[in-house]
Amino acid sequence: GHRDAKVVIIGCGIAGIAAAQKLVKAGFHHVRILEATGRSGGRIKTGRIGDKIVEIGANWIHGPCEENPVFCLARQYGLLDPEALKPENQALDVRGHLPWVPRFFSSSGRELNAEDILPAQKLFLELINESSDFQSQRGEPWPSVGDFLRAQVQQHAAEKWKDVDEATRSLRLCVISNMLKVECCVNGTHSMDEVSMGAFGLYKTLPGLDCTFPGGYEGLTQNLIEELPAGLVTYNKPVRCVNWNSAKSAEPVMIECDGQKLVADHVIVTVPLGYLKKHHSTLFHPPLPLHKLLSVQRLGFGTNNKIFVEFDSPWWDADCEVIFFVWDDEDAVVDQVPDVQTSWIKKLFGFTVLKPTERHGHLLCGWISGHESEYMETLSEQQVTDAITQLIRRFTGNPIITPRRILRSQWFHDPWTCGSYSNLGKGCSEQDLDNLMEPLPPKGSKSQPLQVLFAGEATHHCYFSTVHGAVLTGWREADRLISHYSRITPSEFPKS
Ligand code: 6YU
Repeated sequence: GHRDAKVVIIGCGIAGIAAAQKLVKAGFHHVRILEATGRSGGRIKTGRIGDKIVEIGANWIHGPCEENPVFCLARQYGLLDPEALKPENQALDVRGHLPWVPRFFSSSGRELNAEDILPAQKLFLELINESSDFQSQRGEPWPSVGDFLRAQVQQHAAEKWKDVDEATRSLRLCVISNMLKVECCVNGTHSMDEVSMGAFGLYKTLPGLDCTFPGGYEGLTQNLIEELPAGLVTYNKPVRCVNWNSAKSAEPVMIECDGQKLVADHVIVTVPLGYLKKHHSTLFHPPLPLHKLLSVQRLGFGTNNKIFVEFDSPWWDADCEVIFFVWDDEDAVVDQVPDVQTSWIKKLFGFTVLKPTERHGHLLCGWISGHESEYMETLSEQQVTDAITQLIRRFTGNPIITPRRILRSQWFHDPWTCGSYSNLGKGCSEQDLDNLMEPLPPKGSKSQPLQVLFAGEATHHCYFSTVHGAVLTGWREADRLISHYSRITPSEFPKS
């Protein structure tokens, strides 16, 4: 029965680990994970700058509350600060937007007055919430979230800000461009013009004020791995091809690694959508059914990178939690730069301040998404350092600020990820997510069921792009197999 079923999981990120955990607990004896790299965790990746812990990948537990499996696991393993465990913290609902203390600097080298900017922030937040609540039953009147936001902002500016002086109105529009760039990072997209208006509301937030792992996010994956039987994960084992639908009724799947072939009854594929987009044609034999392939292509997978910048002493106030850099030539409501090579740095919206200082020192995290971010990855560390130094000097008007060192992520050029996380691109709908998670062979086929299953961040209906989403998809596919074996009659069990 299920004890004898051979299950191979491709990818040792959190989705693969979660699937293995559940299958092992349910009594499956032949579960293994094949991981391309020498480490587990995938996009959960804790690094160091000097002796300070930084997150190269996932940063927060989004919506830490009882319904969030990542929060529950982290609490169980004792990985959280007492603050994060307080019921008040779990009850706060900010719809994914963090109530941080901001500072604004402009490209003219002065700090901006918060009061001048407040109406722009308020308007943007209202419009983003409106986009999330938007339902697309009547077709899509707006091609993208970006198109909607731009039109609404310009209309609002013309009607409601017509008596505001020209300079202030222009400044507010520049602030909105900055907020669009923030939104690009949140959504992991090049531009909000590429994000579907009709599908934007599919993403759901959970209550709870986002928190971090004081000892690093990898504590989560480490703890989970330690509970698995020793040797369950094979590292440095990239899977090159999944041959499915062989005529054999037992072990109908054959997995090719470099110089090695393995057979299995079931394979759970958890590779990132970016990897799938690039390698689907060689990864599956026979190829993916057309409807699934089209959904792989339609769904978005974008880049969001971090640039950690360390200083000997802070140039920001002690209470400041986020620093925004507003370009005063961007009143056209834009989230893309005119020329990537010469002005990629304009895409960086600013910095979050790592807190508390006792733990992190004087450390900022810059955020940059899109093609500008992908280009940044190709530059040398010195080139990035120079660009960041010039930027900070220009915006603060302080010509002597000098970073001690930087550390950046390069997710687009990571060969096993090919970007950061998924989003719902223009023309996407819930159907694309259904198609992506649908097992092979597709429904209605007469061959052996559940040969290839799909988990991973991008396959979750409403928590795609997050760690908790990824965990839930791993559990979902494990449950699919568990309930399959609890339903079928003994004669249908794969023979071992
Ligand atoms: C979250 C956060 N966070 C920042 C950045 C990134 C991501 N996320 P994995 O890739 O982990 O595993 C696959 C494995 O497969 C991997 O080990 C590969 O090596 C392996 N593999 C590939 N090919 C293979 C082959 N051929 N053979 C064998 N093995 C192979 N999530 O909850 N909080 O703060 C962030 C952030 C820079 C890059 C994030 C965050 C996303 C998570 O990291 C990610 O979803 C999971 O780790 C994925 O796990 P997995 O197992 O699926 O894949 C309104 C609205 C909008 C919607 N979005 C709003 C939400 C905001 C999302 N925010 C993210 C923000 C940050 C900052």
